[in-house]
Amino acid sequence: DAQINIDLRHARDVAITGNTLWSGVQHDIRVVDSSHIVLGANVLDRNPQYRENGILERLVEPERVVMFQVPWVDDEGQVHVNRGYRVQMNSAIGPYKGGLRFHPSVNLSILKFLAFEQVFKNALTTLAMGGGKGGSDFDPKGKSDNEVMRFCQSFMMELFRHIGPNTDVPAGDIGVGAREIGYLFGMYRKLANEFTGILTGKSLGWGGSLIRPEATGYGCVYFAAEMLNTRNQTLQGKVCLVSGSGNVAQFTVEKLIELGAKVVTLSDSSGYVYDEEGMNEDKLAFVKRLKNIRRGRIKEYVDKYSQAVYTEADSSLEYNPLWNHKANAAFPCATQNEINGKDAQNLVKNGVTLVAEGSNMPSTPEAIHLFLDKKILYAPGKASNAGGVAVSGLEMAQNSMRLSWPREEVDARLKIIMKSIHKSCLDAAAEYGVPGNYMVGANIAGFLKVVNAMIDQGLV
Ligand code: NDP
Ligand code: 2IT
Repeated sequence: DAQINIDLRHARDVAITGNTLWSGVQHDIRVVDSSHIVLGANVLDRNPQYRENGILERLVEPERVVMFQVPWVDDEGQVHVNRGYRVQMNSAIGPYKGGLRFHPSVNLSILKFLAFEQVFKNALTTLAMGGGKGGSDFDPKGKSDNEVMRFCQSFMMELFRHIGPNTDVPAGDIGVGAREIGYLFGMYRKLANEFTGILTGKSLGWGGSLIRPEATGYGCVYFAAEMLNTRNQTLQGKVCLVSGSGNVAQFTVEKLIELGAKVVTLSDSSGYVYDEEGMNEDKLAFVKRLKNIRRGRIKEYVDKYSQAVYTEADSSLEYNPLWNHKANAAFPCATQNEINGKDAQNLVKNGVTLVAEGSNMPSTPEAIHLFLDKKILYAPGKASNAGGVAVSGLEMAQNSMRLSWPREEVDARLKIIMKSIHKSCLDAAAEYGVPGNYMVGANIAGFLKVVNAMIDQGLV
């Protein structure tokens, strides 16, 4: 899939192409596209020191990449080998920070684009965190708890020497949730002979923060509410399409229901459910048990709620039918490139006026162009899903103090951070001549914070 195969290895050629900047390199489709808009001439022209200091060349090259073998034994005694990675992208404003993804599609290109996005996202949070991303092509689906534990232990046996509470602090992402973080932490603690806040997303009894599981989804909805507020609207009564059914999707739905919106879809990689009645707390509790405890498929939703309709995923279609229902708002919360140009047309045609990205880079460049063209309230993931890593930053702060804040306090801080990100996006967009454009605003605001720190700190 050309869209997914983002390869920053070619980045050095790109950055030196002068005025066209990061465009023109086939492999960098997504990163190039968003960055081309970020660095659209005026940011660089207004700040000649960025070119003089080789900022672009330095930004696109990871500071360090670790790749390693992860051998493990399944329950039948058979040996498997997966590949593990950690991309340590940029540490100018704090320790590397970002999730670990376990999914068969994981490769270095995907992790580089995720790490690149993470640098700017983390800068937007107002907290002191650099950017990184890691993971493995291991597929946790269908594996027993013991198999997952052995894999996590083997993964940490190598990763532990590259991370540390002031060096690099990983967390979860696709395929890495509370169970995996527990096994990873246990192995780290044993190897390092230290109990430190080396990972975030820990369980509450041993250093986790309240609201961290909820944070990405809640934050995404807070951001959407802020955007609607600029048009004197609220989420009350809005019909919402949500994709995915994992961590981000579940808590996006939870907050949407709480704010009076009507959520009509959820999905996994096998297909999606459409529930015209809308979801409520009971239905969501069923989905959480299904996904987090029984680890079943979303299809089972219609066994329990027979008025809902299940549609199997069909890769021969040019569009995803999930995005083709009458609705007011869309919250992609599964994975990258899940809304293409055709999907965007369908969304607009069906009445959607707000798209808030819970997943990382779900909208393709064609989709984004259409949203901007149609004046849709469009929030790029690096702004709207930053609540997760923001509360990870708060978990680190609590670990350092050896204290834990109550739920209300963390939630209040999350709200303040999402409001502040919203304002930073709008301020930067206005300052650089594209008022109301959250994508450009997020890119510029994150970029400026990181590159100014790099210049202050010299060529290192
Ligand atoms: P989970 O593993 O909890 O859930 C992922 C969901 O997306 C599952 O429903 C999964 O279905 C579906 N999915 C994953 N890959 C694909 C695919 N290739 N095609 C179709 N469906 C897919 O992950 P999260 O909820 O944590 O992450 C979802 C998105 O949010 C990712 O883009 C992640 O990077 C982003 N994100 C996560 C944050 C966090 O704090 N967890 C923070 C910020 C962003 P199935 O089970 O069938 O694979
Ligand atoms: O994409 C992301 O921001 C995450 N997966 C969360 C990272 C983190 O360190 O909490």
